Amino acid sequence: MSLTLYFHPLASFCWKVLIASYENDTPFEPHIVDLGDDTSRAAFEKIWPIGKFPVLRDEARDQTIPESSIIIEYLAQHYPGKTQLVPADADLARESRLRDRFYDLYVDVPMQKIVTDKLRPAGKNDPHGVEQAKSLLQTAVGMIDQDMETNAWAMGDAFSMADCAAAPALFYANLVMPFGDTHKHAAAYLGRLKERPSFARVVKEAQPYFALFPG
Ligand SMILES: N[C@@H](CCC(=O)N[C@@H](CS)C(=O)NCC(=O)O)C(=O)O
Repeated sequence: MSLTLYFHPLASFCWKVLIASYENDTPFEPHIVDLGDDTSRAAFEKIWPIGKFPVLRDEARDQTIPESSIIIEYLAQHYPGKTQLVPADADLARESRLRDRFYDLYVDVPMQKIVTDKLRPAGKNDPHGVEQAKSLLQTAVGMIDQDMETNAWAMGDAFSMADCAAAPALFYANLVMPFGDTHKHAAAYLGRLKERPSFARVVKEAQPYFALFPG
């Protein structure tokens, strides 16, 4: 098998790539990285010294690709399948990248800020940063709610890389700041994402690890 994915089954940015792979039945060897284990972390940092996952290794093309969005672009280019993750039209492709960035930077990142603050040592919390993250997340979910009044997916009618970013970001955002009662269209979109077989599979595979989530 040519592709190896370095990831963790609970990590939201890893979920993006898992969804993209499952959308197109792209075969890969899963390699779970445990950043809490010194040996696993050291081995992973030899591959990508930044130490953040996911990272894809493609032996056939002798390429190591970090960054979830770049991995999805790589898969779309070199291992395409039935779901066109990046639209062929240049304007639509740029728009899908914008939406991917939006979900990463304004939903996933603030959601992670709220979650990881709970893991900080006593006395090292960042309440101001968490408040800022909550406010940003609230704004972003409001924008998504408006968008989803008329759209089925992040780009309209077609599922794309932007939905791969949206699914984990909204899934976890809804756990830390539930929006089902206040943002019906965003909640309905999350419902559609959860029913998508690729994402349903990712969530199912993560079930054994959910106890590790700092709820
Ligand atoms: N921009 C990166 C973000 C990757 C990222 O932040 N991954 C998290 C897991 S979701 C991680 O590796 N966290 C471990 C750490 O920061 O030590 C991407 O899109 O892949």
